[in-house]
Amino acid sequence: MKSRVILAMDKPLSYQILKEMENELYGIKIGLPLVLDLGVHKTRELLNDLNVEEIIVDFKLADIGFIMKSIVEKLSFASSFIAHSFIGVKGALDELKKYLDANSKNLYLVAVMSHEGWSTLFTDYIKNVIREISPKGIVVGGTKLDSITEYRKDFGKMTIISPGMGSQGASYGDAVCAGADYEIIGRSIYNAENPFAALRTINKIIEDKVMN
Ligand code: 3DU
Repeated sequence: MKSRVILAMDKPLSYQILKEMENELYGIKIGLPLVLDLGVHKTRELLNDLNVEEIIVDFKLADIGFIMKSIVEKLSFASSFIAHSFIGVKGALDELKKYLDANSKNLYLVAVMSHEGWSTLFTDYIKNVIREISPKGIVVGGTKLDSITEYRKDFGKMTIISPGMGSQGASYGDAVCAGADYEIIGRSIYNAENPFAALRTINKIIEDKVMN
């Protein structure tokens, strides 16, 4: 496996740095702060020919189907999109999933957020939505290792991607060891003095933990 890391790009990095990192990344997740900074056109230019498995748009879509589809349409250079699951199926996620399938794009649903205040009151509801929509993957906070194990057990081979590593307090490699497929890492890489060196160090830490 090339890498277990998805770079959370919430701030621009230069094309040279991204080119240097592409072989050590599984994917790149782009956030609203980045797209608001650069605009759609420049974001597309920056990412267009990078050799990573997935470019994931993380706007945490949570709207009616029609609006979510129009957002996706404007970001057609990306391969994957993250939406909230709490919005429910009919008229929202069913339409988005159908549209993404028709355009060979992937859907990830937020299952468990990484911050302290995320409520588990809706867990059963969220799991039912995930079952009904059957996305490529789900987002489960890396700060909640028990949740990763629980969702891995409940959702078999569904891809689990986990934010919260490093800057939010979770230790690199712990999410993967608990059952996640990839760890989403932002500030610890893009704010580092040498982002490429930071990525290499993180990759090594994860690899070593997985091996032991
Ligand atoms: O904390 P970092 O800088 O490593 O960035 C984490 C990224 O993951 C960031 O883009 C944020 O929008 C996203 N994310 C969470 O932090 C927490 C979640 O529950 C879901 C996504």
